[in-house]
Amino acid sequence: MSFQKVFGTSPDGSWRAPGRVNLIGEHTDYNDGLVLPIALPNRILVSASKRDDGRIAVASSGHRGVIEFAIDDLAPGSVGDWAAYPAGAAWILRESGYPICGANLLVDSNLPSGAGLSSSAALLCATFVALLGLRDVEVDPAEIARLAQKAENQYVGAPVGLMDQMASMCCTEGHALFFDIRAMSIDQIPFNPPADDLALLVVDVKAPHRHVDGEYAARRKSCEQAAAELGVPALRSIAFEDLDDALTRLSDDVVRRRVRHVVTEIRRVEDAVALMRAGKLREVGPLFTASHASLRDDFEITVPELDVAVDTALEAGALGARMTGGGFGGCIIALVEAPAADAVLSAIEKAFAEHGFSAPSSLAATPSAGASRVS
Ligand code: GAF
Repeated sequence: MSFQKVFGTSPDGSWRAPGRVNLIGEHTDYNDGLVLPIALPNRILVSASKRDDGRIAVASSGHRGVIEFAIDDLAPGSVGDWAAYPAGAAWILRESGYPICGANLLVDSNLPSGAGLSSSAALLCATFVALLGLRDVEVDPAEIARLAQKAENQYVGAPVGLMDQMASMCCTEGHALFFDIRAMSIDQIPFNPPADDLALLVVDVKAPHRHVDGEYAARRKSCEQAAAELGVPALRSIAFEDLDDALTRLSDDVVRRRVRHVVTEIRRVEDAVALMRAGKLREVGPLFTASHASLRDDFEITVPELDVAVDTALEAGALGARMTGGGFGGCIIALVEAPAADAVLSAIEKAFAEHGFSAPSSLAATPSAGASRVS
């Protein structure tokens, strides 16, 4: 789709923001916990030109038509469907007092949507850097991530945490982003599986997302209620060593399991980072597998396709495997010896055919850089 054809003018620039896969630390971000995502090479690209009428027009290579709105008229929910994300970005920038101008925006993506690779956060972040870039305004990437989370929470109405936006803005090439949400601190952890003759596989299990929004919100609510019952601001405040005691103070068995997932998962992130820092990447595999079991049995957010993919990867020799992202579909990651990568992928394809599931697809998971201007 050509910018010139859609808007009758040339773009003033193009900005990109990547999707992510989370290595470990799932459903911990809204509990003030720890996460460890990498950015993918796959990205959303927003090309933009200035307008002087205070209006924003958005078009996308993946959708028909041009959607247009006035910046001054924006209010939560006023623009729907996929354009809610660019509209939400413009709304929160206006509300937060950033100088933005009218714009034509053309969105192009090579990031699969609905695959749990954070295409929503990437679309928001790419729009932020484009709208700010058009005005030559420099904003700290972590601040943009926070604005993107607010736009998703308050404009789109999705109660997501801060991991995906931080990954899209703050990841660096060749590293995983160790992000401590309570401290709001980040540390770049070198992550280069091929250097150890390993490979990180990302497999989209192509499962239809089932009740994903409602279930995500329900998990978040259980965690917040448990924290209130335990008298702490967030589940992060429950130390791993105090978990058993905390569990005896909770009356509901389901809530107890949710808490056990969060507290043990935060410990697994700490353990994974320690192993990666010590150069023992192979030993991170079992932590992936333990994370998956916790998400399946305690947090109950896996689906048969995710479980079959993980079990098959392990049977085919993976060092560890887990679902990644919000759950109820999406992708798994598997850490494998590099020479075994093809055999593991073939085993998953075969198992999916036997189960009558849709054919899965795989992606290159090279740890890539966060959002930036491209031209
Ligand atoms: C989704 C959310 F957007 C993130 O904030 C995070 O909670 C994740 O699910 C689960 O770890 O991607």
